[in-house]
Parts: sequence; structure tokens; C-alpha cells
Amino acid sequence: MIIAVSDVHLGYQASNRQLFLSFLEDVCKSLSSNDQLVLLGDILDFWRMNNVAVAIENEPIFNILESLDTKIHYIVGNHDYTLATLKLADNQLFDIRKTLRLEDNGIAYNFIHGYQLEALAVFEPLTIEEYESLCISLCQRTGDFIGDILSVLWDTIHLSFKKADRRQRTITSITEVPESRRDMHKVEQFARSKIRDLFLGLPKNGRLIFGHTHRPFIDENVANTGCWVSDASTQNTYIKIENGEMELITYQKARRQ
Ligand SMILES: [Mn+2]
Repeated sequence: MIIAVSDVHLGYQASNRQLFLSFLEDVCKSLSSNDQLVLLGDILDFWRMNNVAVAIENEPIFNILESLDTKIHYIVGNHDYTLATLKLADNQLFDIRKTLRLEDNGIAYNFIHGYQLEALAVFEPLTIEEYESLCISLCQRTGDFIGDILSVLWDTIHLSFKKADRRQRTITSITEVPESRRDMHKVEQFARSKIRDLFLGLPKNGRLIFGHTHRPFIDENVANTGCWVSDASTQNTYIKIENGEMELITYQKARRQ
């Protein structure tokens, strides 16, 4: 069995942190060493608070992860992108990467957080690499800095926009929550298309599992994990993959006797 979950945004005030803790206890604790847990990005949110402060504040979550019997993979998102820059020892709690391919019942699954889809479909003229370099800046500096995103763009990427250029509005929307960003339908359209793997550099003939948009859905060959923040209209979802089937599940806390 594979469980994939994303966009908990620990460190952000709207994160459903307590419920995620219960999810780890109720659902993930029963996973075995043959199962896999995919943390599909933006589990931690470094854009709003110091990286180390977020990690220390969420130590109970790392403690539960450490106690699980199952194999854990961490795929970086835009809000926790700097984890990809850490130099990990072989025996660390999880491997950290940008893409992952797993098999279940003879079917291949490609996992990405999904910011790549938005960068390609919406944030033109930024390239994925330029978007990732912005994510590093946004993860490493917090507070007032977010208001200065445009000046960072000028400095680091040397983009120049004419006044009232529509792309300027699009690119400044990077720091808005997904619920208020435009063109998420373009991201979903791209994710459902067959040519996505070509653009993403993914092996073909795999199902795609991603998050990032905070809009969970499931289709024949693609699924979105959703999110765990109270801003979103649908919350606390995850994808379960077992016996060749994908299932979108909303976690509800079990009533204790
Ligand atoms: Mn994201």
C-alpha cells in the first residue's frame, strides 16, 4: 500500500496540525514495512517562519514519523524547497527528492509536488529553474521580505516588465495562497494531459500523483492529494494506492472511547 499526503503547511497559522498528528497516529502507525508513505511537499511551510523554528515547533510530528515501521519519502514542494539542498546521511529519516517513481500491482506512479506544473502552465516567462531559485529565497527569508518579491525578481532573475504587464500580476501572485491564485484550471488541465510527462521529464506510462493546488481530485491516470489548511474548501484528504486502485480519502478523527 502507498499513502500520499501533501500541503499540511506546518508553520502556517491555518494548518490543521492537530488533525494531521491524529492522521499519523491513526492511519500511518498501522502501515507495515512493505508499505510506503509519500510526503508530497509543502508538509512544512518555510515561507512564513524561520526554517529551524518551524522544524522545532513540529518536533512531535517528526517523532511520530521516526516511530513508523514504513518507508517514508519526502518530495519537496515550493514552501519547503530548501530541504532539497540538505546533505543527507544514508540512514536519515527519509530520502528527500523532487520526483519519485513507485510501483504498485504492476502500475507505475510518478510523484511530484506539482509546482512544476504551475510554473510551466501559468508563470511564463519564468522557467522551472528560476521559479525554484525564487522558492529558495522565499524559504530562507521571511517577514517583510515577502512584500518585496518583485525587487528580488529584478535582482536575481533580471526580469523586466513593462508597467501593467499582465505577467507581472501573475508572477507577484506566487506568494498568494492557492485559493486566491488564478488559472488553477490550467494546472489541472496540464496534469490531466498526456504530454505532461514530456515537459516534466518523467518516464511515460505512469500515473501522476501531485498536490500543490489544494484541490483534490481523482481521475483515471492522475490524482491530487489536496491539503490540510483551513483556507481550502476541501480539507484533510490523502490518496491511498492499493491493488492497482487509487482512492481519495478524507481523514476524519476516530472517536475515542
Ligand atoms: Mn505548493
